[in-house]
Amino acid sequence: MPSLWRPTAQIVESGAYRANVEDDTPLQDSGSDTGPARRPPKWLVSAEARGGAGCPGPGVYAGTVRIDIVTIFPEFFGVLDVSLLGKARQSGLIDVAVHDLRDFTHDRHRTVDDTPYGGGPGMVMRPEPWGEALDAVLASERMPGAGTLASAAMPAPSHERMPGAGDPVVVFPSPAGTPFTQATAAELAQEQHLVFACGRYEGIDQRVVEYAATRGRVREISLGDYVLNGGEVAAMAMVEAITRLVPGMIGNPDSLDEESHEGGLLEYPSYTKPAEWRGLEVPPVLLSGNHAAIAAWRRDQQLERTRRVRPDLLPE
Ligand code: 6GU
Repeated sequence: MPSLWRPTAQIVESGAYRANVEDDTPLQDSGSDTGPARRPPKWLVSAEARGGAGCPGPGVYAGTVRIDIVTIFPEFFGVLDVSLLGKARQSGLIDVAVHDLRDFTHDRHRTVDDTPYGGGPGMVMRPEPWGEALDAVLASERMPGAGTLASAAMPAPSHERMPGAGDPVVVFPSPAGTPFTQATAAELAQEQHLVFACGRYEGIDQRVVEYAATRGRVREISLGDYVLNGGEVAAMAMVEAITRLVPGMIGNPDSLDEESHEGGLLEYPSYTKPAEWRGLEVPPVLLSGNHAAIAAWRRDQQLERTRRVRPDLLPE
């Protein structure tokens, strides 16, 4: 089978990094006026050939899922190599690029924030670099197999037209967003193009969100009820939760159905050999070979565990 791996690093006018694990040479330099040319970390690209049990049904997007991440800390996303690349590297299922917001500034100091209008603590991210960064990632479509950006591949969206199904989804990770759940992950796993706009926690000028809504479908999403310093760690968690649900991404699609939160209950406990370890025994039913009894026991464990630690997940 021919390798689906794309042989050349690519990216963009922004100087963002293009995933390519086999070619570790620096990408086209960002042209930034400060600092040495960076060696791109081995960001991502991915996955297994689609097909078999993982084949999507009708109406489900089945091409490469494109993910762009805009951040002032591109280095954070190096862990995606570890969490995603193992499975992802064999084909072109998922295509992730990380872009440095500072590459879209034009001043000497590459300034991305300023003091808030109306006063108050902290700094707010300025709209101009965000506007340019979003324009760059939204106006361009990476062509499969191409070594260059093909901005002609997609017509420029009209401002008359409201974004709808099939348009990019722009995610703003924010503690003020709607909660991210397994259902959110499953929804976003059906999309063709996701953009994560990672702001620092004091926030991005709200006009950026308004502007993004004219170019894509905006989602402000929170990881949970606690505050992180910025959207990066949240985006990473979301990307991992989403990409593992992309059809074809996981070795055994059946394992997706049984895990925690699919079906609204927590997972049952698991055991492997040896049957006795340090005086602790595996529940005998699991050794019985009685599949009906095993299924009943597991269901029971799920209910008990859910009742004990997450009663909020159970119906009234
Ligand atoms: Cl998405 N962002 C930040 N800054 N803090 C959070 C969060 C997101 N979700 C929970 N806390």
